[in-house]
Parts: sequence; structure tokens; C-alpha cells
Amino acid sequence: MSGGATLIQLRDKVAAPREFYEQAAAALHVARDHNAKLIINDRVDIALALNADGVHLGQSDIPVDAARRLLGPGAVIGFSTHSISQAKLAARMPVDYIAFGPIFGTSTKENPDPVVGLQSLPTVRATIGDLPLVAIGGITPANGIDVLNAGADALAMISELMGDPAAIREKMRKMMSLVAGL
Ligand code: TZP
Ligand code: MG
Repeated sequence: MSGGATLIQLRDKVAAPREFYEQAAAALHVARDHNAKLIINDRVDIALALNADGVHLGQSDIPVDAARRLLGPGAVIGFSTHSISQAKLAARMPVDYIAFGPIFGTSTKENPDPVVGLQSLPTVRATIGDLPLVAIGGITPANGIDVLNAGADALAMISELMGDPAAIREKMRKMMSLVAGL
């Protein structure tokens, strides 16, 4: 996107399915216009219906195997994990990346899993082999470099970017220039 994001997840826990579908259709147009990938949180059916780039699934969503059967080998499937044992199990699934968190405290989730902390990242890194590791939960420009240095391959951010809709591009650019120095 114009801020530099390469993979965007559309997440809306409150929208009705029709509304979420319509948001996803609009978001997909924007993503396509900017050569970014768009994946859909939770809803494999919506990803499939719109031919989105993939889905992001959590521990209580449809199983990764089933999503893979529905979406095919080319889809991006990401999977959330919140402990070393979950990450170990996830590494045997047909996923394209493993999300791990919350690394720090977050107010985005209503009932977040316990904070896993920066110190758990080297162990997850070693546990999941070559799979891309996406860190999530309380990531900011102030801690992002530490998170990458601890073993994450990528950073997922919600509140830091979305807090002020007018500043998303600027904040994203700032983040990209910070990590470009690594
Ligand atoms: N999974 C673990 S923490 C989190 C999710 C979806 C929310 C992250 O949001 P923020 O605002 O970047 O802390
Ligand atoms: Mg989910």
C-alpha cells in the first residue's frame, strides 16, 4: 500500500457477514490497486467468494487443513498461536506463517491471551524452523526493532496504525524506514 504494507489482514469482529463481505470486497480493490495482498480474518467463505489472497485463522476457527482444502495451495493461510506448544503444533500444519502473541499488552482484543513477552520469541523461532514468524500484540515503533531482533520476521500492528485513520500512511512509512535500517 502507499504506506508500504505488503500483507493486510481485514479483521472485524462485530460486522454482520454481509457488511464484512462488502468491506472485504472494497478492501480487495484497494489492495489490488497497490500490489498488496489482502487476507480475511476468520471467514474462509468470504475469502473464497471474493478470491482474496487468503485467510488468517485462530485457535477456534475452522481447522487449517480444512481451509487449505477449500482455498487451495496458492492461498496465504496464517495461524495465530499464543504459546510455545501451540506454535509447535502449528509448524506441522499447512500454514504460510505463524503469528505469535500477544508479545506485549494489547487493548485491541477483548479477552487477550496472556502476554508471551519478548523473551519467548527466540524459543518460538527455534521451534517453527523456516516458517515466517509474525509478532503481534502491542507492537510500536519503539519496540518493533527489539521484536525483530528477538526472532520475528514480520510485525503485525493494529492500534498503533489505526488509532488515527488520517495518519496511517505516515505511521506505516515511519515503521518501514525504521526496519529498513536493520
Ligand atoms: N492477537 C494477538 S494480540 C492481537 C491479536 C489479534 C491484537 C493486536 O493488536 P494491537 O493493537 O497491535 O496490540
Ligand atoms: Mg479468528
